[in-house]
Amino acid sequence: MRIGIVCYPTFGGSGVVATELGKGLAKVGHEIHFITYRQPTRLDFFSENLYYHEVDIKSYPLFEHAPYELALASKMVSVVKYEHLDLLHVHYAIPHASAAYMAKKILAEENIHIPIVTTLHGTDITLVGKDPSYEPVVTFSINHSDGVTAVSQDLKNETYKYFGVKRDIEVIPNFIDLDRFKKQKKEHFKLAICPHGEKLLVHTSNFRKVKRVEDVVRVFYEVRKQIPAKLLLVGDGPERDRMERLCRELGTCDDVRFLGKLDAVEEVLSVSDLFIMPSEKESFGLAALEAMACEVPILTSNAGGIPELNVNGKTGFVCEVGDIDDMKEKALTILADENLPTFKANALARAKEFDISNILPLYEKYYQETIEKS
Ligand code: GMT
Repeated sequence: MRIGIVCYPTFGGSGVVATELGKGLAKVGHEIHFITYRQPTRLDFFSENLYYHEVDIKSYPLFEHAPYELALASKMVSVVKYEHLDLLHVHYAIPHASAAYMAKKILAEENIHIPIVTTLHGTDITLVGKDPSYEPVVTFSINHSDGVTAVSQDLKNETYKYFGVKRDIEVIPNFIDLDRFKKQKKEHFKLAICPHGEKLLVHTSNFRKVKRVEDVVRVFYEVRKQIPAKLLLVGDGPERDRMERLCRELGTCDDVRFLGKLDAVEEVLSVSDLFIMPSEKESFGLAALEAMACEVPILTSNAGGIPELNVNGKTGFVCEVGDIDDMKEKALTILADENLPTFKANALARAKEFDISNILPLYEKYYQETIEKS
């Protein structure tokens, strides 16, 4: 198939999923055309089946905000037409699904038919999308896509709850490339961070409010009162400064390292003992899956689709959002020497269920069905 993939080219989960999906599809012989405003983060190499089309956003003194959606729709029109695409797959509804709808209508004027698949990723539904300033357009563009997928059952349920959506939504979970995400031998790194055999806790996110990074710091503070431990915070975002101040207030600066944005996050995960994801909302929790693939047990909140990934008591524990006390207790249970190896093994076994080789065929089948039906 010749498939156009539209996504955000940033560090965010939806962009990562879209890019990895495109790379996986290209590997099995499909021709993949990425359409974004910048080269996606994980697409910096040459492959015969991969193409990249940059959206050209013209600014003009009249525009306070350049109309990205129009530039994107125009780019989709030309790529579909000249690259003879069979299908457009847009990741994250806003504004990709409505731009795709516009492109589809423009192409129809020239008797070119292009089926659209929209994948809902999370905040496009649970946070931004349901806001009245976007809701009517999101509802319309979901209803007018030829196929719609959601990355968890919970996200599918949320979509029905908040939007006037009647159509079918297919749940296709996120996936992981176990060839890349696997435990690596980085013992020198572990020794440098934990010279006295301390347990290593880790959190990776975009440091937005919804991730509740404060809970990570507070859980760590409580855990460290009981056992020797260190904390690595990977990523950057609006909450970072406040978290640095909190660490100073709590007197944990010597045991907490802020690493900023990292490409090779698997190297850090490889030496970690516990991953913490206390999010307020989380449609799937791709970062937690990346940790599990590196044999790291996960301590999570019960938000959104996380319980569909984290098997409570096996791969880690699932706690109520904001329940610091419970999270501290569960962290200590996982980190106990007699328990840790079993939790690690269970985390890896669960991650294997989400290997790209299991999930990619679900997308291929869904594309085929969508093309046949549309
Ligand atoms: O978590 C974010 O803020 C980024 C966001 C995105 O769209 O890039 O992540 C969402 O999509 C990921 C990939 O499907 C999911 O793993 C995340 O759980 C989801 N985030 C939220 O629902 C908050």
